[in-house]
Amino acid sequence: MKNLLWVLVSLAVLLAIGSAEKIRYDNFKVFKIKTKNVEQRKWLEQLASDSENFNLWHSGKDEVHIMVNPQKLINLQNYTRSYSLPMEVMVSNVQSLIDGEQSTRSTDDDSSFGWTRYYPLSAIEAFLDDILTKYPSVTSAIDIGTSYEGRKIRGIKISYKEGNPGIFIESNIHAREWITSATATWLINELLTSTDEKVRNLAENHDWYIVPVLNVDGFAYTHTTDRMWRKTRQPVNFSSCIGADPNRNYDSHWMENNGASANPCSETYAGTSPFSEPEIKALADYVASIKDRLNIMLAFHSYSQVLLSPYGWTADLPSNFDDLMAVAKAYADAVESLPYGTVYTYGTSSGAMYFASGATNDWAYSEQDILLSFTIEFRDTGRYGFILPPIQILPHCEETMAGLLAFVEKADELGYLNVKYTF
Ligand code: 0X9
Ligand code: ZN
Ligand code: ZN
Repeated sequence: MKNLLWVLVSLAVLLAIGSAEKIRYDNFKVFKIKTKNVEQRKWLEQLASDSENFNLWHSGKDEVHIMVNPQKLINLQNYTRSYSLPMEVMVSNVQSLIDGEQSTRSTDDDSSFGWTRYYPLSAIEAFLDDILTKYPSVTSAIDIGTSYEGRKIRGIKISYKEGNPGIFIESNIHAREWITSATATWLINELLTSTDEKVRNLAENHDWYIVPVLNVDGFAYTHTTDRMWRKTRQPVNFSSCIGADPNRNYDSHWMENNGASANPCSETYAGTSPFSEPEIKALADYVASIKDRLNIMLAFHSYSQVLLSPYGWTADLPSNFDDLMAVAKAYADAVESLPYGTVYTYGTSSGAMYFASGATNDWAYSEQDILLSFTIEFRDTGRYGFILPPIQILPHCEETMAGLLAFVEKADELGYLNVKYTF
């Protein structure tokens, strides 16, 4: 009898732990709100720092996408009504999108890797190991460093010969942007296995440095606990809020021009100092060590379908603005010519999106002289946002390849692929 009671108690405890495990978003909605000025946008961003009830999905030039706890909907409505800001439902139940995203998982297990579902970090690491054993003569492992929670940050170099111009891809710096690492792993596979002549040329005449998941702690957390997590997982002294926005943490005009937040509860919290986040320090050290080999830096993000060049910290235009726009246009045109008809726009980060300081592309451009540096915001424009359905992974990847082929071709034409180092 005593035994049975003990079993029941342990069961109840286990159930309690189990249900506390994953944050649920039942009936949480995402609204698209048209804003008229920066003040209104700032106010909505301020509201979103109540991170238990609100979450900023996107804050663009003239619209904000904000996720709301159904119980706090009235707070949002009061504001939008008093300023008569048009507001429409973008996602009516975030949890059902999350459930839908997971539903494809039963078809295969974590060990057989592919691109019809999303995988946890362990599977991505196993994929990298598999690639490294299958293609030992052209691939090598990159050890970027260690995360706050002690995970390894891994990358892969693909090089078919000496003397190639280099392309660096940083991916999944924001934890919830799962389509970015799905795309990065697909790209690795494609560069090694495609028989398409154009892709072979892209693979064999360029050196590729690819980090599929940079924010490993945050990414693991999106799988175990909170699908909507964006930041790192390093605690902040004297705050109950955790993590910094890793894409505000690079040492380049850090915290200037309101391009980041000093509030630890904000989704754009810049951290206590430049490179306070070990993941960002590690990536920066690695990139700095090979900067003479790099001609192109791409940071994969989602969502919005836009290519963003420097600068994010100032409205000034970079000196090679015309060239940057020419390569971005080549990417966008190539994507649009595919039957999916996906439209990408382009511009500087500050011009086409918002002020953001301490981001990868600005740092790579200004501090490492990598003159073709972009943030690419992948699919979609808000229908599913970060929870892009698995069925879209492959079409999206195909688009990315078309975009990259055109981008690199234009870069070459404009003289950006000359090798900077002697060998
Ligand atoms: O805010 C960001 O970090 C990026 N957008 S996201 O929705 N994925 O968070 C845009 C960064 C643009 N780059 C610069 N501002 N330099
Ligand atoms: Zn400055
Ligand atoms: Zn992002």
